[in-house]
Amino acid sequence: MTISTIGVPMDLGADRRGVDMGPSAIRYAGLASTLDSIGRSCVDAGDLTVPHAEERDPEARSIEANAKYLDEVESVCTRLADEVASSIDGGALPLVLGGDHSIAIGTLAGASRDAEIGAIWFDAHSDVNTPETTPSGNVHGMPLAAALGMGTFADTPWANASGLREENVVLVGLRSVDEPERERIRDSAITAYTMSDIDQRGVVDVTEEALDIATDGVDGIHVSLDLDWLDPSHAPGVGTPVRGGVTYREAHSALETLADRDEYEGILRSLEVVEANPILDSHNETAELGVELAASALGKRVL
Ligand code: 5AB
Ligand code: MN
Ligand code: MN
Ligand code: MN
Repeated sequence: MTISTIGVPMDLGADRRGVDMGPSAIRYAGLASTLDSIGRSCVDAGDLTVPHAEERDPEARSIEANAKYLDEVESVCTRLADEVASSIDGGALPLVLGGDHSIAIGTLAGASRDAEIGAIWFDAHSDVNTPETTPSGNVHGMPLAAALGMGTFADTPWANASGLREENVVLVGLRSVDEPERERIRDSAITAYTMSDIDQRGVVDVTEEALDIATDGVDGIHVSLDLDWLDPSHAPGVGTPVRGGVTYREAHSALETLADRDEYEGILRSLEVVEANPILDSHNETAELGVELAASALGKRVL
């Protein structure tokens, strides 16, 4: 299956400049040649246009305290959803490059158009805040809640992923969850694995179970890889690092487990690599890691 790369140079959801350069850094790290070397044909659909914070007319628009730049996020995610859906319609596998994690709203909406999907969320954070609960106002802490129509996102149909049910959503690698997010996860049908689960059971066992849950009764799954899932010693170039993340090998093992399942069952519908911030990175190593991990997810084999 051809891979269709879609760059989304978005930083408005993170309130921090630099993550908008992620798609460029990931391409610079050799994405196309790496996918080519593992025998996956790849077309680059280029970058979506994302407005810059400076373009905002400060008189005309106030910055919404509880969901900053939500209008811009809507505009970008609506276009991204169309792009993702049409790439799937055309028989390709969309690989979305962020940008901050708010773009997952668009990816999930596009991947779930006319299909039932599951989602695996590899992340230090649970990203289920809403404008009512957010401590920061940053939309990159809300994409999963938005996709599932939680809280006031029930009133923003553009943000809802029609074919995604909580029962098929799995979070993997949590270590930073806000108190209202804990309650929301407990009250939902979402499955969540913390770093302690990975410590105790091993990342392969946890990933296998995550795959069982995400794929149950659906047409395919979206895999969202927030690079802050990894320990900051391996992925320093992220805006919200949290110590105690997965190691380099654990990350690869999880994505190799996904690739093995995909090889036999054809489950992967879309993939996303987000939150790489070249300004905070050291010699582009986080973007390079993103490329390597995408290759593992897409079937790279040593032998
Ligand atoms: B990321 C925090 N929960 O809502 C919030 O990197 C952090 O996409 C969100 O996982 C981190 O601001 C969002 C404190
Ligand atoms: Mn920019
Ligand atoms: Mn995160
Ligand atoms: Mn995230």
